[in-house]
Amino acid sequence: MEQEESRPPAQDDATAKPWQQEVAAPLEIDCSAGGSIPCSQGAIRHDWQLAEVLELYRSSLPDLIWYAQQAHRRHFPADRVQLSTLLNIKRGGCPEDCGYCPQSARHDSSVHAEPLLPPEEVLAAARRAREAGATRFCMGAAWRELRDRDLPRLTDLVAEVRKLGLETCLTVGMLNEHQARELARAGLDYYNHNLDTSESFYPRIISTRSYEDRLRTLEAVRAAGIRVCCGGILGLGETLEDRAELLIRLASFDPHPESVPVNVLVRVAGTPLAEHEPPDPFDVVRTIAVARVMMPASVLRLSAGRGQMSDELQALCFLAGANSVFYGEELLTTPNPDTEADRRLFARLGIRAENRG
Ligand code: SAM
Ligand code: DTB
Ligand code: SF4
Repeated sequence: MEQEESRPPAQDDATAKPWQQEVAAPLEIDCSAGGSIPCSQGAIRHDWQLAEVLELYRSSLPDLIWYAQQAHRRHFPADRVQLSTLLNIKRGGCPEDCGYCPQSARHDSSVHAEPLLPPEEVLAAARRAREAGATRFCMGAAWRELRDRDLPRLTDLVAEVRKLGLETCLTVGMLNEHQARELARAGLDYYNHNLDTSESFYPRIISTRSYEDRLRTLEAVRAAGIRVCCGGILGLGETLEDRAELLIRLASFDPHPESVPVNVLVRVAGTPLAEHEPPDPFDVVRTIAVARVMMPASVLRLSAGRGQMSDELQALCFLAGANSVFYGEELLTTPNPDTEADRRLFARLGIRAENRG
């Protein structure tokens, strides 16, 4: 993405233009358990309470975006986006019953089971992702859990993708501690395993594995020293409280997940949630802003659902603190905006893609 070096917004800089000077927050809401730490300062906390998160959610949109902007700029340049490319390395035929997922063998979608892709195909896709400008390559498999017999193929893939100079991410279902350690040894940078929604709403969406199972996998990933990518989905029929509870749970992890994907349900024919009412787009923006305030130093990914969003809505999400996207024409089984459209959008917004470090 060739673009002119743009001047980052000045903060304490004496040469700053008047409109670049930092001004005091017009409103500081009390968002700490015992004291008044302004949310707007980007403090890292693990003890968020439901009442204060709901208060944040219900702030006026301009105030909420202001809090999120301050938190964002304390930890990141506000004009950068991290690009991750997804590849479905094992499509369909999954035994789980996740109500949103077209890859479940229990739903009547048009996705059919296929075997694990050969390594040459995966590496060719990784090279294409690198050429297109992605910095991370995320490989997903429609498995309930990783079986030990598949582990060597995955460790080989991780090692080979890493040699290309890309960060690696896997999302292949539940892991045990041994598997997590082996993946870490192979050089896995991130493991994606979403909580999806609040603990109380979760059983309405998935019955074949528990919230507790997910937490155990996340613990194994963290214990192995792999960075955690963990987020959720909006539009499953959850309430505002469910969204707040999900964010509270994510922010309770110490450290916070390094990467937090915010997915908007992609409604796929044949899945139980196909006819669901989509969420109010402003609630998507609000959720991103609240997540940014609560996990100010985490990379927040505007994930599934961008294909159904206008450029203007995506821009609002970036203003609210999103600083990563899935980049490439396909998510796992559904379309994503094409890379050319994304490059045009970033250029129009003056946002630059993060470079490989
Ligand atoms: N099978 C593995 C698992 O579930 O852990 C890995 C792949 S799974 C498809 C990864 C995540 O994709 C899910 O946890 C869910 O958050 C998200 N996802 C799946 N289908 C989706 C859809 N239709 N819309 C939005 N997000 C979806
Ligand atoms: C995540 O949070 N979202 C991605 C990734 N992690 C694996 C998956 C989105 C899937 C959208 C539906 C599909 O393409 O099948
Ligand atoms: Fe299987 Fe993952 Fe889809 Fe659930 S989300 S059905 S575990 S592929």
